[in-house]
Amino acid sequence: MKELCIANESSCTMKTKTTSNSRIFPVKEMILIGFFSCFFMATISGQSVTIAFQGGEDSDNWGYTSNGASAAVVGYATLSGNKKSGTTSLAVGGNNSSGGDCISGCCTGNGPNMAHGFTFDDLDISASNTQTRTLSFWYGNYQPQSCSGPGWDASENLIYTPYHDGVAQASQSIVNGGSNLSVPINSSFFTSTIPPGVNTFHFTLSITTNRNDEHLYLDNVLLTSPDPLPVHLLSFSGDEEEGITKLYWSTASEKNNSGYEIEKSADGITFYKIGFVKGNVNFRKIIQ
Ligand SMILES: [Ca+2]
Ligand SMILES: [Ca+2]
Repeated sequence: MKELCIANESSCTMKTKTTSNSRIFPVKEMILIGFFSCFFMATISGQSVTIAFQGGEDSDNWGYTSNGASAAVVGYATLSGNKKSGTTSLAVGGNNSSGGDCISGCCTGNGPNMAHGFTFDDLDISASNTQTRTLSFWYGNYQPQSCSGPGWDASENLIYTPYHDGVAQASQSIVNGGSNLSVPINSSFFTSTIPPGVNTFHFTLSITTNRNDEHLYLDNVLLTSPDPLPVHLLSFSGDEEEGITKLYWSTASEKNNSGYEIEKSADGITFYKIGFVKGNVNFRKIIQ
């Protein structure tokens, strides 16, 4: 038996080909049908699982430290324009020493540059180190206020730096600042992948700004891994018998497998779904 899908894959597509035939068709059509091959496909997919989460709510348990917050900034932002979901988001930034302040409605102009950002806790992700993991979060700088701005100016760039097993990787600029650049959190989504083989991971986000109303907001910080394929498949084949195509497959094990999606194609390129078979049975047949 050929091993088609193994446990550490997160998805598997199996293909087979049969020749349709039928006794009920007239002879003329039967000849044509006899040369017409069909392709069948069954797909099993694992779902992503959450490794760690810091959603920007008080009870979230993925730790971080922040630096450079102004006196006007708290660890969690509660204004509705600064949240992607829930009641709060993570917030850091500003420069309350002498820069402009649209939060309290006074002052104009820029103060000295001030660096601020988040450093998230190092995470043990060794349990998923055969897979590509994904980090994602929402970010923004929106702050409801009455005067012009706020925003990030030229050279005020939001920088992402991942650390793989404690070693800093190439930094990436998520936002390049502009003239009072506004970045709404509800439309600003970032993803980055962590390759297989990495056992510990953390990342930093940093930005330098020069006004009290220039903040960074984060929400729904999520690290996920593809769920290993729940099925260890041994074989997949099909044949035609009296106008009926039968598909057969066998599995060595199935764990939490909801089932198999069956698709059909005339050309082996474009498939359409013809059925779904529940998991945890070792013999199947599909009637077309
Ligand atoms: Ca939130
Ligand atoms: Ca600025």
